[in-house]
Amino acid sequence: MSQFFRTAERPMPGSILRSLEARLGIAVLAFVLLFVGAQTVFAHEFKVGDLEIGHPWSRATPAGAKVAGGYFTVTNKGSAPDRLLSISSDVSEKAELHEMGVKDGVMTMRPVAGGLEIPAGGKVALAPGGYHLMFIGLKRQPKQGEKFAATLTFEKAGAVSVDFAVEGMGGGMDDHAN
Ligand SMILES: [Cu+2]
Repeated sequence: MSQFFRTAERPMPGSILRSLEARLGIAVLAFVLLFVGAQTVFAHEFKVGDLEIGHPWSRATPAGAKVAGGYFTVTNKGSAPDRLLSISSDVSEKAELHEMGVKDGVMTMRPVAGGLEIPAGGKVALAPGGYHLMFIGLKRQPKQGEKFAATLTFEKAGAVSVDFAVEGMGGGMDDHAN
C-alpha cells in the first residue's frame, strides 16, 4: 500500500517517459491526420504519360439520385495534343463526357462527341457549369468523404485509374440533373 502512494506522489522517470511517449504519439497521429486530410484536398493527383490529372472529385448525391457529376483538371506537359476518349467506373452503369452551357438563357447539357481535346502544354478543367463527367445509372450512392475509382482513357497517354473524392452535396444550379 505505502509503495503505491509513494509512486503516485513522485512519478518515476519511466512513467514520465511513458507519458511523453503518449503525448508524442498523439502529436504524431495529429500530424499524420493533418497530412492525410491535406492530401485529400490538395495533393490528390495522378499521372499518365505526359498528362497530370488533378483532384478528381464528385458530389455526394441524395438518396435515389441516378446520376453524379465528375470533375478534375488535366494538364498536358507534352508537345502534342491528347484527347480524353472515354470513362468507366464501377459506381455507375456508364459514364459520359458532358458539356454544360447557357443557350438563349436556358441551361443546357449535351454529351461531347469525339472526346475532349487536351492541347499541348495546356490545361483543361472539368468543373461544375462546364465540361464534366456524368456517372449515369448509379449503382450506389457515393457518400461524402469516401472515394470511388474510375478509369480515364486518353487517345495517346492511354488508360489511367484515378480516385474520385466525394465532397459534400451542393445546392446550386451547377447540380444539374440531380
Ligand atoms: Cu451532365
